Amino acid sequence: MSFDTEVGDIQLRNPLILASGVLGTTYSTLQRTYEAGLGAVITKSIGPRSRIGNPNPSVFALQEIRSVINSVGLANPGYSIFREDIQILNENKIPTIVSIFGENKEEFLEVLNGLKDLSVLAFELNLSCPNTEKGGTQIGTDPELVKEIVSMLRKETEIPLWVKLTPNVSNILEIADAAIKGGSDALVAINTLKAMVIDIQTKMPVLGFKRGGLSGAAIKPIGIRYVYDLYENFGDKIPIIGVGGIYRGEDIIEYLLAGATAVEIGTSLGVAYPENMIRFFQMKIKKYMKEHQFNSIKEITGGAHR
Ligand code: RRO
Repeated sequence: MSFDTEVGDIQLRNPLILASGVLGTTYSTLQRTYEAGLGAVITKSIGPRSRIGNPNPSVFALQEIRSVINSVGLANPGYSIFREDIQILNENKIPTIVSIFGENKEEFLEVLNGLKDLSVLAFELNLSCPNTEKGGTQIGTDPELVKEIVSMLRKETEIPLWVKLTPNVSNILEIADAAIKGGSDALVAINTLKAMVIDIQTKMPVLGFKRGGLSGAAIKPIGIRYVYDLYENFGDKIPIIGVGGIYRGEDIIEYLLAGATAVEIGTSLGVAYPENMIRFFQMKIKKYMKEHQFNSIKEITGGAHR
């Protein structure tokens, strides 16, 4: 039995990847989660310049539904500073995927060109942040713009490009199709859902930015539905990476059956010891594979469509 995973041409030791945004702002937390047993790690989204992000509180835990709402607002040091962290990850041979964002085509190009000489397994294009006044979600909801940005970046590098999709659209298939036509090497579904929480005592939204993006267990059935739909329409053309609400090994199996080649895990690794969580994930996957006589991860992918 093997956990070996291929996402297009990329080989991973297993299908578990740290999702962007959680534990991904410094090399030390990225290295720690990889060493805890993941197949690869994805950085926090990196843009052209440093940003302090939105006012606090920018993250709020919703324990009763094992979920989190955030309005971080793309806080990051900018690519020229973050290069140093990627270099340390390179020296330590950590398979690293860099999430990048820009408010327009030119900014995406600047960030990609500023990092493409490094040893990067793939760039994940974050076209889907819910927490900005402009850019972010706007890009990911416009199929023409998605195709234009992906095809422009495609010409600049041989490094695989993964497009992270927003669930905050009426037709995700249209956006996915545009990403494929632009030359994307994988689709990642989903980013957080637009959401809000109000404190009934203060009578005010709990987040400093008022509105935010929901992640965690509450969004898992939504992620599963999107991965299922994407696999049904594009599964023969492009690998799909499932993300949203993974708290247990069973959730990983569910994403694989829906059509995912690999999965990204964020919120749950940010609220518990990643070492313990990852060990449990691996134990559960192994047990399931044994019980259902699967020898490889690939054999599980898309099983719910047969
Ligand atoms: O930084 C954020 O506020 C953020 C980003 Br870039 C994203 O892609 N998704 C999200 O929920 N928050």
